[in-house]
Amino acid sequence: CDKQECKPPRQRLLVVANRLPVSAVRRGEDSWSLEISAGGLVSALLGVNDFEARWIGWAGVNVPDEVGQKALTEALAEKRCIPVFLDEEIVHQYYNGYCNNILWPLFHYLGLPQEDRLATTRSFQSQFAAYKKANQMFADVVNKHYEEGDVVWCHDYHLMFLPKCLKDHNRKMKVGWFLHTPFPSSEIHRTLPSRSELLRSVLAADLVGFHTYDYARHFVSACTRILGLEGTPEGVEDQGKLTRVAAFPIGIDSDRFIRALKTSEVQVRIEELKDRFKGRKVMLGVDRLDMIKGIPQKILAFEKFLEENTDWRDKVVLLQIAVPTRTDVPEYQKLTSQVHEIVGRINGRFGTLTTVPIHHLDRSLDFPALCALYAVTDVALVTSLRDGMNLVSYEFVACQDAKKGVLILSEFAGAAQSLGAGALLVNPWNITEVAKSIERALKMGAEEREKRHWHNFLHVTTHTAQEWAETFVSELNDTVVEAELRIKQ
Ligand code: ADQ
Repeated sequence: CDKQECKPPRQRLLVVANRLPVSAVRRGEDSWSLEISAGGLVSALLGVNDFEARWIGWAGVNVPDEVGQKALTEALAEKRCIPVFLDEEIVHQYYNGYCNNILWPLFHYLGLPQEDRLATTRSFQSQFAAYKKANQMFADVVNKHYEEGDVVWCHDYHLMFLPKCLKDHNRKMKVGWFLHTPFPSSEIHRTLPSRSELLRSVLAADLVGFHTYDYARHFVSACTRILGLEGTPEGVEDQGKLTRVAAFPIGIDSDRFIRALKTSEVQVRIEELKDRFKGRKVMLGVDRLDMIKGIPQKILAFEKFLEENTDWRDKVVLLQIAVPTRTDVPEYQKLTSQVHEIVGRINGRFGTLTTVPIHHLDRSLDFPALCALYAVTDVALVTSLRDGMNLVSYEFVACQDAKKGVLILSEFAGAAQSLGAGALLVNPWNITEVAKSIERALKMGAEEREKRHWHNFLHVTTHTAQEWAETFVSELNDTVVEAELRIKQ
């Protein structure tokens, strides 16, 4: 029967992430305007038709008054979003403090903040208390909206305490947790004062997912070494309770990029860019302006390439697009100035009256502009010092049907495990090696480029975001069924 009424109701999926996929701007006492921000997770879940997804998260704004909260809740309901209201103090301690100052750098092997290490250590306890409190606030909202049979999918390092909060309230809830960053070696995780409590909280979930097999292995070995639990091929076992641990590499909605390339809007921009950079090879970097993305290292490697390849100086241009993030944090302000300083120096050194070797933009690009840039690029440079996966590398490949350009990719990005055979892998810390790879990429013949491109294109178009989300949720459903069978036996 194909009729709508014959179809079983779709399973409800509660997606819990720190930020809702919308930007909210207050227009009046009780009116809000909302704009959906199209991140990877949003497009992944838009394409999943088997589930009826609802989002639970923070709207990114402080709404202290009840009238404003009520109006925002109603506006968000139309977008299937449910807000968690966090006050400024909690945001400061939980989000800026524990999440972004402690967990983010630690999980990317950057350690705890260097300059105010003592201050961080002193405020650690209060930040961790705020982290737990914030996670409990997310749990309270989930509990309020949960209906029996729902699947609850918790996302990222902001919500490591959430699985425990949810299971403490309702053992039967199906809870999955997925980490978008790397999970570091157990030697790194060991340094975290709250190391055991965080691991135990995550283990309360039924299914724990990572981008790569390596991150999953690091997590299991942290549980073994720090908690003394048994790691099995399936996951981690604690007193007969198994938490499944596995790798679920994320992908992109590749069709969205491929379709966009055919639109006249993108085609017009492609022609403009081709015209603008006629006679020069285009190299591209697209990153959030974050320490983990290795932007200064990338630009220094490009400088080294220009130093050693004088004949290329007027034949190549590097376009570096960097979206500023966390602009209120001194370390990030320092990074911005550092990048500007290096770019200025190199442009002064190698530029002419009419051209510069590096165009650096501190801003976000709209989707058609981004697609056009990817399409005209000859060599993409993704040189993250660490990166959970890195979707920019996937997006570049999806837009390269015509050019078959080369991807230079950091071996410390999760994407190296999936796109490694097609990309030129580099150690981003080794500037000489990256400079040599730039030379190799620019000189690479059409046959080799085509072979490498097809390898990656096949991967990117078959391992999509939709497939990632469907696989995780169906594995979570299966895990719970298997656990129930084990208990009955
Ligand atoms: P991010 O660190 O944000 O994500 P990434 O995976 O590269 O990193 O995704 C960035 C997204 O932002 C891409 O979709 C890209 O197109 C977009 N973007 C970046 N710069 C832009 C610009 N200047 N203008 C417009 N758009 C821009 C985290 C982890 C990653 C992991 C993802 C998904 O750090 O490792 O791959 O989550 O799990």
